Formats: sequence, C-alpha cells, structure tokens
Amino acid sequence: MYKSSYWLLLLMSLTLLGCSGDDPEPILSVQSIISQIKNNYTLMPEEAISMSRDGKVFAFYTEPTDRYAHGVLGDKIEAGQLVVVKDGIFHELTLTDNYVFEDIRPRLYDVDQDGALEFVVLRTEISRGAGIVIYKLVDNQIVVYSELAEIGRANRWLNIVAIYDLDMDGQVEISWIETPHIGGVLKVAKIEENELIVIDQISGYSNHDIGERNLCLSVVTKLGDNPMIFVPNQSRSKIVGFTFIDEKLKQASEKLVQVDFAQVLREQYEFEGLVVEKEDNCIF
Ligand SMILES: [Ca+2]
Ligand SMILES: [Ca+2]
Repeated sequence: MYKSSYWLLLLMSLTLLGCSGDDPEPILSVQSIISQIKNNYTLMPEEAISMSRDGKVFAFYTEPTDRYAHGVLGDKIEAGQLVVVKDGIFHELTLTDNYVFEDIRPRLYDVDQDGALEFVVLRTEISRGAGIVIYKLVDNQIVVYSELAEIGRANRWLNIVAIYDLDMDGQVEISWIETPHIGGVLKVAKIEENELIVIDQISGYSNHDIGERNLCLSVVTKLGDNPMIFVPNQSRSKIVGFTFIDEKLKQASEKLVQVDFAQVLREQYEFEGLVVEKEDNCIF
C-alpha cells in the first residue's frame, strides 16, 4: 500500500513534468536517473526517493543497517548512506558506524536562498539519539551546512514540522517536535551556518506515532501575510495553529478534530488560506 502510493505519486510527478513544458527531455532524464538509482543502489524498504519539482535534484537513503534498533519508523532498518543526484551526477555520503539516518527520505529546501537546494535529514547518533543535519553540495561534495545537536539519549527521536520563513523576516526557519511519542516539544529555530539556534518552544504536541512511516502530521498555511504552523496536540483531540512573530510561538487557532496519525494531516481538515507545499516540507 505504502509503496504503491509512493510510486503513483512519482508517476503523477513525471506526468506533470511531461505535460508542463514544450520539451519532453525531463521525462527521459528523470526515468534514466530513477533506473540508475534502482540498478546501482540498495534502497531502503520504503524505496522512497525525493525529487525536486524541476526534476533535476534527487536524494535518497541507502545502505540499510540494523545497527540501531530503535524501530520507530516501521522497521528496525535505518540507513547508512545519503545519496544526492544533481544534474545527473551522483554524490554519496557514508556515515560512520555510530550514526544512522533515522528517516524516510531527505527533505529538499533552499534554506539559505542561494538558488540551490539543501538536504534536510534526521541523523541519529546511536548513544545520543536523533538530531537534524542540513547538508549542502559544495564543490561536488556533500558537506554539513548546519546542524542541531542530538537530543542526548539513545532511542529519542524528533520529526520535522516545517521549513519555511515563518516570521516573514526573509530568513528560513525550521520547526520540529522533539520526542513526539513521550511528551512532544514543538520547537522553532533560526538556521545559522553551522548551527540551528532554537528561538522558542512549547510542549504538549506530537507529529508521529511509534511504528508509523507517515511523518506528515503538520501543515503550514498562509492567510494574508501570516504563516501558521498546525500540529496535533499530544492526545490527538485537536489541531493547533501557531504563528511565529517577534521570536515567539503563539497559539492562534484550534480545530477540534480527532487526528488519525496514519494519515497525512492536510487531508484531515480543510485549512483556511493557502496550504504551503514548497518542495518537500513533510514526508509521507
Ligand atoms: Ca541553498
Ligand atoms: Ca524567518
């Protein structure tokens, strides 16, 4: 079910690419890249591949490993390598044995707004739990652009909520929920070079269920000029909307909806305003 949904999505993307321009070239190159990926790499069980909207950038995880047995994402198999493809060129980054990517697929987003996509991933250190890393391609190498230190204990995880300019100051923020299974803390950080700087946080929220591959339990909307992030509360009885203004998270909306953690959040409520879907903000 999961795989068929994913490949349907990919097929729809290919069809859109083919229909949107005069030049049929992207379809051929996208299909060729996908073939090369499937022929040359051992994909993770989900076979998830991220692709930019222009069909020129791909990212996925490979080198399945059982060296970290947390098992909150549907199995106890995590990834040992990140592969990025840009303009047909493959780039690989292999983790040392004390790390895994505890994630489904990388998120693509131009966080520093230089016109090139970065790769936002959940990387876990086996004794310190999950952290966030933003990688960038520099001189044909995958290098760390910015990162968040791990939570500090094994078997502690986090899930991204949003990557977006939430306070409209021209700089992209990143938001996530730390430990969504055991009392989640919603956090927002500024993305500085080398480090994510947490600006505000508020506890009582969750965007993941243990064992689920659905990581897409958040929504970003714009109503007028004010972006809002929506996440379920810990007890899943409502969806709460927050603004991030003057460096403060502020509750601005509340929807009394029972949330199904196996389903994508944006399909569970008709959100007012424009639902932001810029590249890959959440994973499903
Ligand atoms: Ca960039
Ligand atoms: Ca901002």
